Amino acid sequence: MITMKDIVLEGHPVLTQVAQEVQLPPTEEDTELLKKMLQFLKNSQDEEIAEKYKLRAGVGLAAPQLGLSKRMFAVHFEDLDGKVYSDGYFNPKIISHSVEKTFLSSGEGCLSVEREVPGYVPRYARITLTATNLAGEKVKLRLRGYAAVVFQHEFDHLNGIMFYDHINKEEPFSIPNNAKPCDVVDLD
Ligand code: 4LI
Ligand code: NI
Repeated sequence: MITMKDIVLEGHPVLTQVAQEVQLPPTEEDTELLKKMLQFLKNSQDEEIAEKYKLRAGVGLAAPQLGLSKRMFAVHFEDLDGKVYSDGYFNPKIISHSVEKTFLSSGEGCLSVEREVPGYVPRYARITLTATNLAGEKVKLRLRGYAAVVFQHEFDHLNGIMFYDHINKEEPFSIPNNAKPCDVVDLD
């Protein structure tokens, strides 16, 4: 099982590197790894398991965060419409995005970052992403709001980009051009 000791922290070079494409169809080994990553996210959101293994809650995890240069990530969350995103993706591509931007009004956190980095992280408000999912199917997802933010955060990890790279250094809380805040599902 994946625990916090498997997660590499900022400063690790793999977090700044462009990750390698994975072989398609995915190998059994890559599929097993991605399943374990998804299970980590589920565990991290389970109060009892998280407490027992001291897991920090996350809704997304990318392979570079395990020190692996592979273009794959897992997500596990529900958006405001009650739509559940719980899957793993190989070689995702953002094939189009809106001009409009969005951001989480509470800022972003990352399992590889053990400090609070204050500020708005501008993201595209809507994206269309293609990938191969855990079931091995080619999928095309149209995402907006919180879902778009989470997928862009994880996608960035595959390109060596951290959320704070997007924060305006002079004015961390200046509203990005063209941006409206997006709402997040209330967790309790
Ligand atoms: C407990 C059980 C407040 C502060 C609100 C917690 C189950 C921040 C938000 C969770 C913030 C769950 C999250 C992300 C933010 C903040 C990620 C809590 C886990 C909220 C997920 C990838 C950015 C994603 C909304 C500095 C580890 N996650 N909160 N950002 N939640 N969570 N990100 N922002 N301010 N990070 O962090 O998984 S996209 Cl589900
Ligand atoms: Ni992250």
